[in-house]
Amino acid sequence: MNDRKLSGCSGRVGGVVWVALALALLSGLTSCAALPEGQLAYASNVDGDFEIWLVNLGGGQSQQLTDNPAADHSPAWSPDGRFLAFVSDRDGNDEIYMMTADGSVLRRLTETPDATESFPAWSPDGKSISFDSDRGGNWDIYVMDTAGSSLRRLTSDPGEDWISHWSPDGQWLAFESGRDGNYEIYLMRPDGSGQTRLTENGSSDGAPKWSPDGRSLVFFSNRDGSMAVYSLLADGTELTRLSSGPLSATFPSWAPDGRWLVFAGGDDHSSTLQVLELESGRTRVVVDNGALCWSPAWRP
Ligand SMILES: [Ca+2]
Ligand SMILES: [Ca+2]
Ligand SMILES: [Ca+2]
Repeated sequence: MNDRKLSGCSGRVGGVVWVALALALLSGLTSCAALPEGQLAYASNVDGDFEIWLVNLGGGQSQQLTDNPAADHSPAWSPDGRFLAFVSDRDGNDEIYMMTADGSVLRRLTETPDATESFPAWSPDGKSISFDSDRGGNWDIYVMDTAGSSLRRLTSDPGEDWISHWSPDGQWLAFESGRDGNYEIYLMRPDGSGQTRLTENGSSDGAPKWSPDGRSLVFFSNRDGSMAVYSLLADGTELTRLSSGPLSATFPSWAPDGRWLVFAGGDDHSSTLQVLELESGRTRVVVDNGALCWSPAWRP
């Protein structure tokens, strides 16, 4: 922990370091924030194709959970932190799978050779998994149980509906939809009723995630130019930009204590995982392997 703090914060006291520190503070870019505890699951193509990795923020090497030539990505934790749902094309095209947190005990939950599935999300009672599929002719959100049965379709709009996330009380799903001409954040009940739009602007807003207290959502948007992380209250008010800097910031995920976010920051060729302390607004790079790192999920 101390080594990571020192290396990440320009720990050697010297003229060059102080100049760098002053510049970082002036620019408002990445600066030194204390590192939170916890674990992140994420996808990275550092070994040539996407695998799912697990990193301990307290220190240590990332642990590789999948190892195959297919693309494995979009990990989502079960509420008890014991399981991960994720997406893989190891059997020919994208399907939803489930494994334990050490990468063993695999189960395939969908089987649609002619359709694509993406972005699983667990219900807070651990009994259901929502996901996206184009099996119905366009992108829609579906929900199934953890055995892959009891399938229900939640959206049927001709627009693209995807990337769902459950509110902590299980009463709502937030999701992203292009049904009104560009991507906006929407809410609906877990039975698909009550679909309402939360954002309205000419840019793309996507990948909403409820805060642990259920009061607000984070998402990413290019409304100010490059992709950045924003929050708003669950009634759609109090929009706040949280990330800064010129590089894109995408796929935010909350820490269980609600005090931190993790997001992927970078460009099309390489991206790091960064944690953001909400109280101070400071960010820290926690995973940088020179390749693409994305879809981080903080372990409950
Ligand atoms: Ca792989
Ligand atoms: Ca499929
Ligand atoms: Ca649709």
